[in-house]
Amino acid sequence: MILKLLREGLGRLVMFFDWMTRPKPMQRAPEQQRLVEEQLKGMKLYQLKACPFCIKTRRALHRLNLPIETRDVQRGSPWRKELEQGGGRIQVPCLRIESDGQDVWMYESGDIIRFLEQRFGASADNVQSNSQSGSSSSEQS
Ligand SMILES: N[C@@H](CCC(=O)N[C@@H](CS)C(=O)NCC(=O)O)C(=O)O
Repeated sequence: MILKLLREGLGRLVMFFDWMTRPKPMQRAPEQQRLVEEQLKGMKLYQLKACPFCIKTRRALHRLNLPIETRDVQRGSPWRKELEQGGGRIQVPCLRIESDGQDVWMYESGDIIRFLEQRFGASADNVQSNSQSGSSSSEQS
């Protein structure tokens, strides 16, 4: 109980610190941003608000200007069951990527951030076809 409260408190503190120190979002030409957002429709981030690895991942989303839908997996949430059934385990963050009618469930904040950097970062070609969207991931269902 005390441990849970401590973890929650610490998580909120990290959230506040993150909010205070957020980097500026990357800017794209309006048409390019629209194309990026089109590709993001096939991606969902399963997460918890106060999880430090999720905060790190959301920070990268903010920096890369990627408004990906987030799905909170707190106990009792239907997203929790969906994550467990689709991805195979309850661990967050997890990025679900729809690719060629298949779902790729990418775990590990470092892998998720690397994938998004390569796909949408400053040196990426932002206008890829959807069929290329999950090419660097390891887990499929
Ligand atoms: N190495 C992983 C660590 C992720 C992790 O430990 N996430 C915790 C939450 S902070 C988790 O999902 N724990 C399982 C649970 O809460 O049931 C990463 O970088 O993404």
